[in-house]
Amino acid sequence: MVEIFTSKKKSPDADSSSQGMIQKCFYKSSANIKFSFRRGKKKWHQALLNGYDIEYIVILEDCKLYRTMTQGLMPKVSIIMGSTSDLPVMSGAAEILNQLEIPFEMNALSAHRTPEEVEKFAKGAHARGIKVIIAAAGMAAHLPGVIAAMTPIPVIGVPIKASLEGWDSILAILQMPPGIPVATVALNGSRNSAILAAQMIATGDEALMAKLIAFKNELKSKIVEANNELAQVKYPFKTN
Ligand code: C2R
Repeated sequence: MVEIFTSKKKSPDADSSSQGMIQKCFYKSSANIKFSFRRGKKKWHQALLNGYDIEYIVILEDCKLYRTMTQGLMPKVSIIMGSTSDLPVMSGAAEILNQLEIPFEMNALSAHRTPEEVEKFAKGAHARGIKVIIAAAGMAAHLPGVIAAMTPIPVIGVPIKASLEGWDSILAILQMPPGIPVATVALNGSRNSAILAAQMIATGDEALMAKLIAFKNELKSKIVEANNELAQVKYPFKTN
């Protein structure tokens, strides 16, 4: 089922135009897609906190969240963020995992605001079959390190630029003491976090490795195209 959560300002009717788009998002899913509407940011925030059964959340420009509760697929990657204010950045990771068809879940948890929930999540992730955790946080970003302290699963940290130009979260996530590594990607580097997670899983999954090889080849062809374009740029002193 896909549930659509709207902001207070929008009427549920306004969202019916988005149904086609959502159908498209989930066209590969075997889910029985049925639409229902709920209003209010608080509700979906709560749903994120409580729901470990979320398969996809897709955020579109106008801040609607789409949540499918597809049965049967077990998440391999868990994306955790300190707040839903991190979601505009973290949707980049969701897009990559979706593109590579890796089942994932997304939840908001905070080592500061919901420490008990973080402990429950981190200690239970391995038994639930999660292979990699992507943890994103801004400001005093303790979340990835705290999760890493309580699980044998690799944790990839995404520093979010929320204050002090992001240096606070970069250093908090990067400078872990010996024994509790967090693989830290660039500031707001959510796409790379998902690619790295996929690469970790692919070491034991040949089909996924083949997808990643195709993905990397696509990057190569982008540069070939870019150079073709640059070849058309003419200056009297440009030699190529
Ligand atoms: P709000 O927008 O909710 O005030 O959060 C979040 O990741 C976010 O970037 C502001 C910022 O606080 C971060 N946050 C943490 C933690 N919990 C929330 N760094 C944590 O436990 O580390």
